Amino acid sequence: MKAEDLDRLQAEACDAVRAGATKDELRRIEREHLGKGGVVADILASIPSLEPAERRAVGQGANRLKQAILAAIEARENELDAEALAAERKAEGFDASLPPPALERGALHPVTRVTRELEDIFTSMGYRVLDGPEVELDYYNFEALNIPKDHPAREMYDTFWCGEGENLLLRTHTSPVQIRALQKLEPPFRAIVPGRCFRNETVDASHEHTFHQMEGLVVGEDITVGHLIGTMKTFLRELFQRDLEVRLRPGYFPFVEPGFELDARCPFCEQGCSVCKRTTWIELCPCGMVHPAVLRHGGVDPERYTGFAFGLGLSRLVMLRYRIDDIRQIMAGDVRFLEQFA
Ligand code: FA5
Repeated sequence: MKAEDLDRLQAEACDAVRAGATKDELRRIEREHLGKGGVVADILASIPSLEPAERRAVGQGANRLKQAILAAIEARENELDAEALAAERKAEGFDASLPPPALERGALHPVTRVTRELEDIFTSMGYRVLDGPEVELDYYNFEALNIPKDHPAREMYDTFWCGEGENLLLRTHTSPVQIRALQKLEPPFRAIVPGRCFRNETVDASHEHTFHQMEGLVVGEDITVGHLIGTMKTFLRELFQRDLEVRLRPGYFPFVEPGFELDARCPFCEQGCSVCKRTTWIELCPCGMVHPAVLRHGGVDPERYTGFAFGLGLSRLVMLRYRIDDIRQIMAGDVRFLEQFA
């Protein structure tokens, strides 16, 4: 390989590049010259068989050839881009004065929206917002809530257990934070705990394996069921901007005594509609007076203090608020669904 040969190769390759009409053609020329088994690779492979005096010059020449081809390809690519843009501009319908397409805006997730709304309502009533671990100990999720091992109430909660020994689990409700709050805070206090819960149940339009709840806990001297009812009525008035009648039905949860299911009048109708299944009542949340054993587990003297607690199904409230008829849409992450909340 002589210096003239290299110059000739370079001139030919660069001419071919300059004549290239498409980017695909440029890629082909690049492959043929610079790819595995290409022209430059062949020259480099021939170096060991050359006279020692020639080796350096041919090596440098091959490198120059490579750089020249790369530069020619880049230049031609820029030309092709400019030509394509010019053609587009010339094409009918192009109007440089049109505004650009609108920027896409994100939006808060409906669960975040309702959570913030509830946090606003409850903090205005003197509540603090607490958080707790989603991977919980059996002790907090069950034992300390008066649900010892082998208690039939465990069957109410289809549990995702984590690892060996059945000691760690994904919390099935936000109630374990009741115990953590009792251990940490000095009564009197009021707290809410919005958060994710998990249940190993069959998923359908109203049951998810991952859903949101919001726990409420109020502890103080002389707290009564009257405070619980008053709080729920105030909360409903703020949420739906009108007074709604409530009623209590008996409900069983080992960590409250007495325990209730609290219903509210349907905020959407007078005579019955599809939301309230023609009953004019909607099930709002289970609740009750904190069981003395729970207060004791939290280190609080049940002789001195009483309290109430409630467990709002936050996901169901989101469905009610936005008339979502299938809970599976809430966590599915489908952009077409989420865009509606922008
Ligand atoms: C509880 O989880 C109790 N911890 C509530 C409680 C708190 C009672 C404080 C007393 C005192 P329950 O399993 O019923 O209770 O769930 C409460 C709410 O969470 C239900 O009313 C429902 O709205 C919601 N919920 C329960 N399971 C699911 C699920 N798989 N998908 C969506 N929402 C659910």
